[in-house]
Amino acid sequence: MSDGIGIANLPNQRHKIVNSKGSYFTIMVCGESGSGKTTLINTLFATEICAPRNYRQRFAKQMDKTTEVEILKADLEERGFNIKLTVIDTPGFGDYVNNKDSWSPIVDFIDDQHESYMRQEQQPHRSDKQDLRIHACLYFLKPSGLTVKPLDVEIMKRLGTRVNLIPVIAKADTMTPEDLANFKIRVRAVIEAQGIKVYVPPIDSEDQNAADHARSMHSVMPFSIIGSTDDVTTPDGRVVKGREYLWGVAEVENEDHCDFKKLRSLLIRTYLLDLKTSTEENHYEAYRLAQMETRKFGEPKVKKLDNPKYKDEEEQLRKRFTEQVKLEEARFRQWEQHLIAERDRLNKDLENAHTSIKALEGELDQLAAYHRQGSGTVGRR
Ligand SMILES: Nc1nc2c(ncn2[C@@H]2O[C@H](COP(=O)(O)OP(=O)(O)OP(=O)(O)O)[C@@H](O)[C@H]2O)c(=O)[nH]1
Ligand SMILES: [Mg+2]
Repeated sequence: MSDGIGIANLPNQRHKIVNSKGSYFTIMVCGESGSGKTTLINTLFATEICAPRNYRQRFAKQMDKTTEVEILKADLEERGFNIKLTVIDTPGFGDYVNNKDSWSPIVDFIDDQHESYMRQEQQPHRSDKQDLRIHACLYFLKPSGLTVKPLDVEIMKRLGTRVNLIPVIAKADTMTPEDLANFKIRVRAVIEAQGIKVYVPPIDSEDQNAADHARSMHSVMPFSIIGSTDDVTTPDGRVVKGREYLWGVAEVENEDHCDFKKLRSLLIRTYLLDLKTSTEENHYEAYRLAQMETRKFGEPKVKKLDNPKYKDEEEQLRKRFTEQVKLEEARFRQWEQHLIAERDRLNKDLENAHTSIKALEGELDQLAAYHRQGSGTVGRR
């Protein structure tokens, strides 16, 4: 609501076109189990003015571990502009590599939405299409590690070529500001080095304000977030959504604490239209083209697992994937061990330094005492 360049500020004509179509918008969340996906969805709804009134009853029990894909819907209103928001919550991946149950249902779900839309487009009556194509996929990175886990890298690679991928750093309140800043730098480096395709707001060359806004988004990416639907009171008496600690309150909507506000603004305000357009023009088009090349018009999609040739291929792929992840995990562990050893060594050095300082201080005290004694004797004489 506070951003000057929301949907409602689009040039009038464009606004009308968008409005008359109504705006469906679909967000998906995925990532490791327990990373805070469901909590963030709840937070998103709870902090929106037009959150469904029966929100608590509807969503309260979903705070348990999510075990299957769940589709939540809400109508939002942004300055007279209606958004029919769909949020797709997915079960988290386990801590160990179990490919079949982790990334593949999510990737399949995304492909299936493209497939279903494409099939509807091929029908004679195409006006009332069901459209659940994902416009933005939030990928949750746990803040626990020193860097991005190999499994996350592999999954993000696959997602980035299919949807607008937006990595987020979850539970920002569990890190110190310095650690968070360093983690952000590392995540950016990994994204760059691994060639992961992520969504970046475009820089508008004709509109200085919009370009500055896009740059400010770039500068904080990947967004750090804090999820909570609890109302807590800050030391200065404000009631906010946040998490209470002995040291104070981590506030969801405080930009000094995390980037939740920026992320929300990107999703349902400033870049909603761009996310939709790029889904249509890049991701859906890529899917459509790839399918057109491999099958005839109207022909159903070959179910990979029904076809022995693909089954073998898929098994091979799974094996390769697992091996690759294991290899990377091993390298990662080694690297982590190395860092821990290095840290221990430095701590030891520090300890030694402390001991020598203590010894030197002791000597100094002795000298001082000796000196005092000496001068005392002289004085008495
Ligand atoms: N400190 C902190 N804890 C959080 C945050 N978000 C969620 N949690 C906690 O993390 C735990 C898991 O949260 P969920 O939202 O259920 O995680 P999930 O990703 O949906 O988990 P699965 O459904 O199992 O994949 C809960 O105890 C939450 O209260 C956060 O921003 N900060
Ligand atoms: Mg969940």
